[in-house]
Amino acid sequence: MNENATDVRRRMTADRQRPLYHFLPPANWMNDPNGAIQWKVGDYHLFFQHNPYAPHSHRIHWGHTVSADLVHWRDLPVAIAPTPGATDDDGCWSGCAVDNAGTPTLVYTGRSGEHESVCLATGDAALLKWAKHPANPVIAGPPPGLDTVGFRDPYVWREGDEWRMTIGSGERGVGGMALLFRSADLLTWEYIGPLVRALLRQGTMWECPSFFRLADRWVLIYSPIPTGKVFYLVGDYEDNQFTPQSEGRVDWGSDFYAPHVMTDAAGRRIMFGWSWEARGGSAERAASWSPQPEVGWAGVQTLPRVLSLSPAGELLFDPIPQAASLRGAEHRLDGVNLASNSETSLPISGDHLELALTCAPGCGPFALKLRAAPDDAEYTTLAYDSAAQTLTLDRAHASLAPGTLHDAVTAPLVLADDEPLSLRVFLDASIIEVYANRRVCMTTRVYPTREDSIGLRLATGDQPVQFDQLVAWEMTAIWPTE
Ligand code: DQQ
Repeated sequence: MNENATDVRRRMTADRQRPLYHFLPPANWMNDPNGAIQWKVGDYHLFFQHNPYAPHSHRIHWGHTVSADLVHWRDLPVAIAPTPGATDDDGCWSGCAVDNAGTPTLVYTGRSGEHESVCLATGDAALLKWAKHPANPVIAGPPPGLDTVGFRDPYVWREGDEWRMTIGSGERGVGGMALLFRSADLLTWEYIGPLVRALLRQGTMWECPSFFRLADRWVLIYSPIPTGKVFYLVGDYEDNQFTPQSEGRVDWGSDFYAPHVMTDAAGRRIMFGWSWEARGGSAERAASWSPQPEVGWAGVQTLPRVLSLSPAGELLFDPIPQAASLRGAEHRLDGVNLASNSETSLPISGDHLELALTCAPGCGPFALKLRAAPDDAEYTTLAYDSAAQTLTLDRAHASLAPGTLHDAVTAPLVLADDEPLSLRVFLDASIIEVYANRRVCMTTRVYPTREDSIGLRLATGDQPVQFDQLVAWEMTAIWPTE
């Protein structure tokens, strides 16, 4: 029988860990978001690193999806696949999309063995049929004279009447860096020099740089090997040189990587990020981004995040406003007053929820238990520590399944004296995305085993805690549910 994408999606819902309101392909492997672009003030196109044949990473293609509102997605055919014998024969790795005077153009990494080059593909007016450019590779390899570790993930923008491109790389023995190139036509590229390099968090190689103006500053987002984490730098960009003045973490969770930023017609900077699987299950899969052969799919994109900048140069994150269109039944608990050293079950449960909590300035410590079983056999904790000024997402008890990960991650959350605590939590089966006061995001995966691990509880410490607002919405699925 020939299954269509909807049939496949329906079949995949047998796995209760599969998200229902986040983007993921019908089946098999997905990693980095690529080439996000709003085409001609219309639909949003998103591409992604994809193995369409199996739920593990191998001979990566560019998957393709389209959306009118950034939350409901329609499956499109694979855009590009490795060409045997070409410089992308082992994979079409990460890159971006640009509008080249009306021609949709993908700028991507060709991977052949260990060799990496820059390639182009152009699309038809409907962005459905893609042709590799006859001039490929347009950059055959790293600039001569540089001893590089990696040369991939081109990110292109317009500067005056030229194109500029940064590419993730590293200098052997020195550390990660981003390289800067210029071109008049996307075909002939001149290497200018390092955009920025050798910083505190350099790692050995920077994957997936996104470089863009935000208000009156410039921001570089990058994923340094081997950290498995994502950082940002904010600073000035002049005379082809980026001078960072502040830095931070893009996401503090354990399962967020290789984000990609686009600009839409309204000028919003919108970020997608890959949330890898953390199901573990055996020694060889104990690390993150495990394949999932048993269930036939792996990898989720976070909800799109809108970026802005605080006056102090901190990156601020807001969930895409259109996510509110996914809200179903609303449960509003006003004036929730909790005694010290108490634990209260909320009259709300579920595994596809959005939660919004606010607590007046001076809020004491508390823990929100998510995906909690009635007997506490499984739960994940989001804990605010007012003394330490931190937020911790702890999956020590998240799952009874053998091999799942039991770590905790902690982010600093320093509130001004007059600043309320404000949390938004998106819970969608195995993915949890947290936004705290717009400046701390945490993405983590959890895999509870029990059907009744859907409770929500609040526990206090040595002070009473009063929530000014506590609202939960049951989120509606964007995919078939049976
Ligand atoms: N994933 C891609 C690379 C990129 C890495 C390969 C980051 O282009 O550097 O799938 O996850």
